[in-house]
Amino acid sequence: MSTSKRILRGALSLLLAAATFAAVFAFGIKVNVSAAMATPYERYGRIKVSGGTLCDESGNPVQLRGMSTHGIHWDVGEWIFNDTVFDALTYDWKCDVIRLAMYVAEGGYASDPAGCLKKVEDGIKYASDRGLYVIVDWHILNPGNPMDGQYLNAGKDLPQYASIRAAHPEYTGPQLFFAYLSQKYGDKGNLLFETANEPNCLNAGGIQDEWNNVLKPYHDSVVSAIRAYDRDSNPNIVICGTGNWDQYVDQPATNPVNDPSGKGQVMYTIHFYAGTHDVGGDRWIENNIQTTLNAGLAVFCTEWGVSQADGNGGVFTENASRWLRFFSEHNISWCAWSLARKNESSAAFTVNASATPTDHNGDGIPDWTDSELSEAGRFLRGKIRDGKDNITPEKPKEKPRNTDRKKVEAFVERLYTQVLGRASEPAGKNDWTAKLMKGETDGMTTAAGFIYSTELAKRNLTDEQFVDMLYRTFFDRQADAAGRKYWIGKLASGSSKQDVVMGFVNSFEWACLCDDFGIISGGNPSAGTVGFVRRMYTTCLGRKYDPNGLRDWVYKLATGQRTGAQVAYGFFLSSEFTGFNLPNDEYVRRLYRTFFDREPDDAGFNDWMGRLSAGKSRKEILDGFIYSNEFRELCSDFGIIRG
Ligand code: IDC
Repeated sequence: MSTSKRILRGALSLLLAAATFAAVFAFGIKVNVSAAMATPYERYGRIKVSGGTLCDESGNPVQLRGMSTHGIHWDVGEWIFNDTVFDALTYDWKCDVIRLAMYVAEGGYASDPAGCLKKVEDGIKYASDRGLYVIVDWHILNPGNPMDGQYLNAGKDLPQYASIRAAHPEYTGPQLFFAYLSQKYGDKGNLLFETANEPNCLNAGGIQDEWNNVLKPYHDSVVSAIRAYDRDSNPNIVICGTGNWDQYVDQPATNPVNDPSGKGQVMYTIHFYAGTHDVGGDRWIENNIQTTLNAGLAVFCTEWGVSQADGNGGVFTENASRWLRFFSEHNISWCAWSLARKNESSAAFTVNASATPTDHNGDGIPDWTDSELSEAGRFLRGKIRDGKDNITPEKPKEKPRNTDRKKVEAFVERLYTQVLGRASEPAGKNDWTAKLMKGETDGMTTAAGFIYSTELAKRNLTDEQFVDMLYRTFFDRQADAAGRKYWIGKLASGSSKQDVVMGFVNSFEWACLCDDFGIISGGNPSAGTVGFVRRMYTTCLGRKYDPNGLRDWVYKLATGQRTGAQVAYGFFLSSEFTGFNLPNDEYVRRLYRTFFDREPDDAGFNDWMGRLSAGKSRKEILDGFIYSNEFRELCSDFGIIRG
């Protein structure tokens, strides 16, 4: 352990002791403050791919956030290789992961293999000493074909590789490089390999051909060398690049990279630049990601930038935040570009930032002042440190779906009849109707206005009459004997009227009733969940729901066990639906009705039909509809997370 690290650890434990003391003192209970300060590796251990996503050692999904270096062979990139910078990135920025971008061409490893390899090894050490995860990136860029001779011959004669070269004279440059690292560091559970940054402009036939004929064989060759030389029996995760600068991340979905370890420790990377690639626009990149995830493969974003794709041209934080939200929703880990001290808008630091940061805010941890960070840097530090995007998305607010005033008036009139036993007066009825239609109030609140009114109080209902009234109001039926007895018993044994009313509000029957009237119920499950599932029966299966099926889906949606997208897959992939063997045109029509809430327009219809006859599977077409903006908005109208 280096001196500065020892001092820092010392400072941290003092801080911890102080914090623990404060917690005990303030609350009288011992709070485990140290858990919050554990290093990433102490928290997650040997990470692994499991169930199509990145997981910690015990199998819980984990999202890592961190930074990519700039080119480590350039001054603007290599200044970070010292203890204080890594301390600041670990303890102040709270990075989980650092990616070491080792350019091969452009004056990088191919020109100075020994120097670049040393920097990579230093980087592995700086990161590992602090329990950071570290990605070694074989950074190809121009030319975009990883099979280009410049890359395949790079570093082939390095003396460090002598024994591997002797055993495998056929190994290419990247095979030797990664085999060497695997042999030397393959027992480290924090080390990941990225075999080719951003393949591009391959000109190798169609999109799938470039994968099948160039990229997959390339990755297969490198992965086999990594596994052949692994130092232990725990395969390190290998992240593979895909076509079009890592945006054809769906290429491997039908033809994944081989992992000779048999343990499937391979992921695929997607890159985006917020000023160039819109999230939520035509969604082609998100759809590509989704296709790969749906195929059970795991995705890691090893590089993205807040700038335009040329690394410059402004800072696009809003779009970047939306991307990060998308990544959090899909448990996709990420590294941002870049830890450069350079005058370009993707660079996190100004050219004057200190290479030996000190503590400015008195917490004993080295950091940079705001003016040493660029706008990008301040934004990225916030995103990494606070993990703001690592939260469960807020549940959308359900909207009233009935625009038919007559129906909503009928809902209100019912309350006058059932609760007050009289006809409405126009002013009161209009007022409630308008509020319900605008979504300013919900069914529960409206009903409560009647049930807790002085008018009802004056009627002095007995407990029996009160319960009967609740049955008529909330369930639209007479009480059954058992239910009636149960609720009367509750009142007799001291439950409040409010508690009993809430029992009726939080019921499946009330949700169904409110959905019939197209209003928000205010209870749980919501009318929206009922409406959403009922609609699936009609638009997908073309029939009325069966009560048990409806209830089952509603509860899964309402309790978060299923998202809107998963329910939709459940219907469209069900044997009932596939058993219809619908012709393509009817299939596409049902997708339009279900996901876009309309009949197809000619152009759109022909486009989808064309894709089907060109050999795209129905599942792929379905993915396109499910991950459309229209369907996300539709779900949100029903108060449901599309997912
Ligand atoms: C850019 C750097 C820039 C450098 C250039 C050299 O930001 O300073 O002069 O590389 O080629 C990528 C690449 C990454 C690019 C980055 C921004 O992986 O190497 O860095 N970018 O253009 N893909 C999309 C964008």
